[in-house]
Amino acid sequence: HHHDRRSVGIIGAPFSRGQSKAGVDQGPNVIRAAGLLHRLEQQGCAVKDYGNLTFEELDHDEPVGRVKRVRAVGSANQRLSKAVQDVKKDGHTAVVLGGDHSLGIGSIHGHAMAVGDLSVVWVDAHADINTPLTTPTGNIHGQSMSYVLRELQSKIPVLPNFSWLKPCVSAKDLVYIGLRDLDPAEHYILKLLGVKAFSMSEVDHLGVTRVMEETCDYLSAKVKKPIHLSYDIDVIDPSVTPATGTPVVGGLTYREGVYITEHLCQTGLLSVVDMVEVNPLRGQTEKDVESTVSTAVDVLLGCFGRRREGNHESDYSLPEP
Ligand code: 5AB
Ligand code: MN
Ligand code: MN
Ligand code: MN
Repeated sequence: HHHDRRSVGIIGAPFSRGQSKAGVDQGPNVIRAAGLLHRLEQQGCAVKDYGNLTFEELDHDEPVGRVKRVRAVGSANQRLSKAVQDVKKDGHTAVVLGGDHSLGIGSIHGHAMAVGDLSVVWVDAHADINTPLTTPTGNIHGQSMSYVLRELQSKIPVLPNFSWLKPCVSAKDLVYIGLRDLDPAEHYILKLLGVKAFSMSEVDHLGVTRVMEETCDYLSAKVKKPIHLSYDIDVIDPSVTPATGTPVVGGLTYREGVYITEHLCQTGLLSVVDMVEVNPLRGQTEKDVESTVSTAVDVLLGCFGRRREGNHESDYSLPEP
């Protein structure tokens, strides 16, 4: 129960086939190397590292319609779904270290299989809701939400290695934060389904505080469901987190990016967290990579009780002279 130390189960998912740029599969290792586990333990978490998943190499993975590397993405996400289910059965809050954002498919599916209905908070410059028929690039990291949303199922063709996937999220249980680069079809889908979305314009207008209050009020209006946070590092401004595959100007500040997870942590409902699209090969300099990775770590620490005012353990007492 909630007096216990927060227990965190880490899954590394070094997967890059949902997009075309090299390096995003190094995300799990660079985030661990920046000290994530140690710092979670320092702030009072019990941490179990489940290690990195391995993914099969496929010889024949020709595009299906526009969609690239469907079979690899389908099979990798089936593995990830299983891994998330195992970590949830062990009673942890799961952290999935990507890897590209196509991993949202298996992570959300595994989460839903383990706990039933959930809320999804998708924090991203992009909506990642193209269907296989609207995608302008063929990359599945720009399609993840369309595969799991119940309301879009009639728009999704049968795809190889995806027969395991059951749509498991309702449009009313989804909130976007940080949007600023949508394709026309994606914008149409959000309006069609009435999806709650706080674009960067809303962040500017309301401020991040009200955005988070409204997000939580909206999601807990009826019943409080476990929260799935899918955090794409490209939501933060590229001046802070440049080492990512699809940077977009005009993003969140470091402080706004961290505030989002501090606020979600307070709900006590965070159940699975994805940290995706950190790509150390996309930084121009060592400093670019360092800034991106350390920001990703700070965002994750915010999910597990780190406060910028400082922290101490509940049984702390001052040393006697
Ligand atoms: B990310 C684009 N909308 O569909 C597409 O980084 C970009 O996971 C997707 O948010 C960006 O390919 C995917 C043009
Ligand atoms: Mn994304
Ligand atoms: Mn993105
Ligand atoms: Mn709230």
